Amino acid sequence: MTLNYEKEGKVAIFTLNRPEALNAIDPDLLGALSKAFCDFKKDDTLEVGIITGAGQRAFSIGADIKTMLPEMKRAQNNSYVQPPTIMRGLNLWKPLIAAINGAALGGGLELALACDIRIASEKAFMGLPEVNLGIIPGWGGTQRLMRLIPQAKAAEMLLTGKPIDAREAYRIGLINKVVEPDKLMSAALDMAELIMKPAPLAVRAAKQAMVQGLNLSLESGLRLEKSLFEMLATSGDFDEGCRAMLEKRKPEFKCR
Ligand code: DAK
Repeated sequence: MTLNYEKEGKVAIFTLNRPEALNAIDPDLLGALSKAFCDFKKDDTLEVGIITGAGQRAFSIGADIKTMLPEMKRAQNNSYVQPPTIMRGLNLWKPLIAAINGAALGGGLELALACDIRIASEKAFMGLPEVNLGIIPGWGGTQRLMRLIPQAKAAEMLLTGKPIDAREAYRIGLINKVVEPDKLMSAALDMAELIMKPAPLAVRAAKQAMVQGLNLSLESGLRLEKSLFEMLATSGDFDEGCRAMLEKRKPEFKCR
């Protein structure tokens, strides 16, 4: 299987599993990712997802140059339609964490950029080298990187295609944390635990507000925030959150 999709309690773990190909994304893996994201979206028992790569060397080195890129070329004649993923075509408001265990290049970095939190091993490095192949990123890299880090740094990465190491990625705000390689998954799971403490409906609404709001004018963003707030204000979890706070106990959220 090119993707291992596992459920551990409320956490879904997506492991790109082509270590012999440095977890390059081929059509099969892209399809498996799409299916798994759709399952994660609709499975009410799951709250947070962690995406990582099998093996020591790579998170993912991007679209497989031997198989995926030729398909994309054929797509110009409409013979291949990409399945929806978090990079393009699938809105997913449950939080996602990228646990970057090694190289994250091209589509591999774009997959991580479509997550909300990025934690990297000290050995990781990342970049968008597509210009070296005569193309530009096609899974949102040009758009998400410019919105995430200082524009001068994004421009440098996009125009030169040169990768940066984990320390530099942390320094410029591309990733949240750098950890020793053998602490990566536990750091990602710790982060998932922290995200699972607050009310899940509120966490999802916060993600929706921040992601959709980025593309809106301030006025429209404030309208979006208001409508999401109003939806939460009528939830039982809001009552429970306030009661628990006043009664000095842990809240029991029911996602209602
Ligand atoms: N796909 C397939 N094989 C790859 C590959 C890739 N992306 N990158 C490297 N390889 C292969 C190499 O050919 C080599 O194969 P063998 O010779 O062993 O058969 C093997 O992986 C190991 O590579 P190296 O010999 O170069 O090993 P090193 O350790 O020296 O370097 C490296 C590993 C990963 C740092 C280096 O190979 C590298 O920089 N590779 C380039 C990675 C890259 O360019 N990634 C971007 C791919 S393009 C779109 C959506 C998405 C995209 C485009 C459009 N639309 C919706 C339109 C996305 C595009 C991309 O991601």
